[in-house]
Amino acid sequence: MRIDVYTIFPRIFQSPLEEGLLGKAIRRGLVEVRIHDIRDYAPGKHRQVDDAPFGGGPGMVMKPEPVFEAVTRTLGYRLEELERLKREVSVIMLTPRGERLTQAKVAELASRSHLALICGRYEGIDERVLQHLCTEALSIGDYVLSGGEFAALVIIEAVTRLLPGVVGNLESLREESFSGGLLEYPQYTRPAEYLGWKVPEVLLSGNHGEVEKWRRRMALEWTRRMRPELLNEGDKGEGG
Ligand code: 6GU
Repeated sequence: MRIDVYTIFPRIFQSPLEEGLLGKAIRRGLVEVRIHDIRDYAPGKHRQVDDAPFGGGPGMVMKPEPVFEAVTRTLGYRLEELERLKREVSVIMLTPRGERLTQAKVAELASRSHLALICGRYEGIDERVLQHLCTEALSIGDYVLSGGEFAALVIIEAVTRLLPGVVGNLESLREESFSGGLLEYPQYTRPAEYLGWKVPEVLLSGNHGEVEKWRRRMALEWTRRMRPELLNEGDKGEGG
């Protein structure tokens, strides 16, 4: 898979793409991530990427030209070939106005070969980018970020985990269990007692049947307490 990211804050992406499972996947060539500075495609001496909103109001709006230029030029298309670009690449706007990200959507994205993630700023990005350059818009939840950069990292991280060869079979089974609609059961490791707090007896018993029953019960209990809407069948985690 290839992922191109368009941002006015490229340095945000430096260490997150080097660390952990994601860094390893990139080094192994399982995913190729390229970060592009939108400002490099802004014209003029001042490299202006934003301007006041038409109609007035607070904040600044990202200008369309540098975004169209950045995406088409880095991906090797002309501005006259936007329809072909959109057939060949999923061009995704990160904005709180977008469709909310779920594990099902992450899995769908992981099946595509080429993503382009456009990090808008919260105040806004000229709507023509969404209308004519993007294939879809995504939000990572109902809260406000100043820009789409951290949302893009969330998507890269979640999608990369699902690519073949990135995580082992055991991990993928665990993910399926989340997609299947229950939260994870609690985990413990040594020491069996810490500051007087004991690990549940059943986990030390060696009785695998009882351990499985306990985990299932805890997953159900925790889900009922934290995310009761996940227990309603047919409401596959999209609720809220
Ligand atoms: Cl994708 N962008 C911004 N600016 N805020 C968000 C978001 C995205 N998703 C949730 N909040």
